Amino acid sequence: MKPDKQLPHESAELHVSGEAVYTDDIPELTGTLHCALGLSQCAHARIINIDLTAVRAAAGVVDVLTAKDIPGTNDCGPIIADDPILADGLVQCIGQPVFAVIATSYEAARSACGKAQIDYDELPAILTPKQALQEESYVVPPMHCHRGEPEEKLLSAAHRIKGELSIGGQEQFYLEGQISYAVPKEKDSLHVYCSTQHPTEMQHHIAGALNLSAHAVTVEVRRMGGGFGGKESQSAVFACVASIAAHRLQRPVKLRLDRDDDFMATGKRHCFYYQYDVGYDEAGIIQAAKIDMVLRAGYSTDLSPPVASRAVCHFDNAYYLSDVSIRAMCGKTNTQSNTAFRGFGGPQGAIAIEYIIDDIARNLGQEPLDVRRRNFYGKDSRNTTPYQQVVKDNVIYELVDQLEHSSDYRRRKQKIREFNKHSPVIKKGIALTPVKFGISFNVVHLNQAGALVHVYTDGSIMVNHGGTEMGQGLHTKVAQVVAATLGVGVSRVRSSSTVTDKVANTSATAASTGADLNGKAAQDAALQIKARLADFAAEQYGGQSEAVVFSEDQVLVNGSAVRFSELVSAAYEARVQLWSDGFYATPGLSWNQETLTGNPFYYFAYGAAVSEVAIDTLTGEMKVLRADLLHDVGNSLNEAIDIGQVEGGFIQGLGWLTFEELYWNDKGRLLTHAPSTYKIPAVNDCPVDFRTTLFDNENQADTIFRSKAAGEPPLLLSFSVLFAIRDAVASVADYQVNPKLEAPATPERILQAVAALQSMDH
Ligand code: MTE
Ligand code: LUZ
Ligand code: MOS
Repeated sequence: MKPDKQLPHESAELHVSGEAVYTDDIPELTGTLHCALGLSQCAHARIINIDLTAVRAAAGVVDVLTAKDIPGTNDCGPIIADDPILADGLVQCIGQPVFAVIATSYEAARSACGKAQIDYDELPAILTPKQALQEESYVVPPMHCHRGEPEEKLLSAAHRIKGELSIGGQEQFYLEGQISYAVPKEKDSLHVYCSTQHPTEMQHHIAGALNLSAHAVTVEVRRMGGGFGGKESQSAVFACVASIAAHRLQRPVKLRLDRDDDFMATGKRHCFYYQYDVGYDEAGIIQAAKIDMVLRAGYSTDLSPPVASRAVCHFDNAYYLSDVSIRAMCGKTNTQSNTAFRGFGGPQGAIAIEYIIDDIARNLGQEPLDVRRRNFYGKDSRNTTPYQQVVKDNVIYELVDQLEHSSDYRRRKQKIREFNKHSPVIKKGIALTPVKFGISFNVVHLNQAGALVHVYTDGSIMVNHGGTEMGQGLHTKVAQVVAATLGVGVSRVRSSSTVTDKVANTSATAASTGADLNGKAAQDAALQIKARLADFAAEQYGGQSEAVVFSEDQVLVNGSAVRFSELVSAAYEARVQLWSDGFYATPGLSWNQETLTGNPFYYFAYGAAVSEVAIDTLTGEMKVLRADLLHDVGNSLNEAIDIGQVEGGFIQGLGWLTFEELYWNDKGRLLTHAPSTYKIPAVNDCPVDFRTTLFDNENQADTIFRSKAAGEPPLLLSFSVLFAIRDAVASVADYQVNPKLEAPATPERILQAVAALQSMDH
């Protein structure tokens, strides 16, 4: 049977009715205490003294914790142990947790936090990536991916452009903030409800902080109200603090962050600073490219190294770069420790080459789409990436052709040119940008997953797997896989919470691999049960077990049709095992982190988008008038969900590139720390005319039902918005000059870009 491509999200009704249970909705046990965090008020300082007398004396306060109260390891870093749970003597950013207050109510805990007296001895702070570059302040050594002879080719190229570029970061702004609820259990164990993409890592950090074995800690997550990468590693500090408090007091403890504290304490998408030097010929074909990228890692390593290597592996985007040098530096700064965010460095890598190609096209006075096409990866030649993986599944030509026609790109561009001639204030712009995104964790061993499938004697089915649900529809897709494999309706299948005592040693639900990995693992489990049932059916009814068909809640065996539930209950009585585990490991992956070469990706997902915008050259305001998205999700497991992912990713990227602005003052204090000062996309910011189509394709790789990952790649479709704005701005100088337009292209930046062109003599 095939999955139902229009099936709604398994929790859709619960989401809209408000009945879906998030961590904070779990009924509180008697005696539950609440925790709040005291955050550093200095970007970089030694702590000379912490006086918590007034905090302890405040109404409702039960306990106060500092670093010395952590019985085990004071660390929750995902890769390198440089991430203290509570600062110990040294603070490295404004917002870093220093102490925790446990009180009878959240309000009491939070207001007591303000009564702390901390004496700091301030140290010099590094705040920006540029500053980190100047001072060579890095969390890990620079990475370098190199091929061919970029230096020589730069000298021999007909044209050459050098430049620098800054692209801003982004707050994940999951609607449900970070939260953990830790419940002490018997014999020194804990059950922790946590809003996390990575239950296993939470389990290990909690166990480490408490000197417990992993088996003493169970972490459970039914769903998150969004994660977007922000709960891949950074849920750990909250899980640890709640658990340490619960363990110490032997009472349930909830730690739910206020939105302001969430902004101040947690890392975001890395902002990037780039310096590039590129050579190209008369046709705009790139002959050589050199780029240095500095990302703002923040005060600790966190996931910055794999983010940086994904940026390196996406600088090529859809383009063949024969001679390249790509360097990435993880700048250590005294700001929040940046982390995963949808795309995981991929968007930041790819946007640089798009900016460069946009420059090249304008320099040559050529249509950017033509220049892009000429640089696309070839199908049989010019198809090896800078990191040595061969691109075997390239559909970018067909996909872009289809979109160019369906969006009527060239005719609309012509009309926009005409419009701009007669419109002195409002200027329109349009751009088409492609996407190629590598799928798999770029750390090979993480590409594994496990699942458990239980068939109960009434024929209902429970599936549990290592993936977490954050709204992306993973549980729906995995239930569909199990239903399709066993030939039953999806209403028979329920997905349970993700719990570390069911499937062990799981990877984060990340890198868009949730359905690829867990879908395959669940299918493996379901296939084993199916094989046992087929053997049993053949025994009972005769015929070959290979010939038994499972379809539409029936089992067709040797000419008879038996109800699935009937066969199952008979099989139980015959002592047939009706549950199974399943496992999957992505084949064929390799990666050398020293040389940055190998086959890090199982396959690539492709897409392209055309955006048309209007800007007001007097106010800098911008509106997306129309967006046409065409995206490759292979043979979709669920088109309804995948279209949601494509549209959601595009809108989230639009927010990143246009109005979501993170602003730190010269003391390193984040001033945009709540929706009052940080604007995320709202319904009004959606394109007036919004057209999303899934590209008709089947994954060449043997993925689950030949589908492709849909979570992160569509975010890159939003590049088209930035370049459409740049096109509109360029009209002010009759398209003769490359406007400097960095992201986020806020009204302020658009206005500055327009003003810069207006003041030029041309
Ligand atoms: N969609 C929703 N609704 N909420 C989320 O938090 N996270 C994104 C993407 N889509 C996210 C989302 C990110 S960062 C990733 S890596 C993938 O979903 C993870 O889920 P998947 O691997 O099952 O696609
Ligand atoms: N690699 C990756 C990773 O490509 N995506 C991720 O989310 C990730 N997380 C941890 C380590 N490597
Ligand atoms: Mo997604 S950034 O891989 O959680």
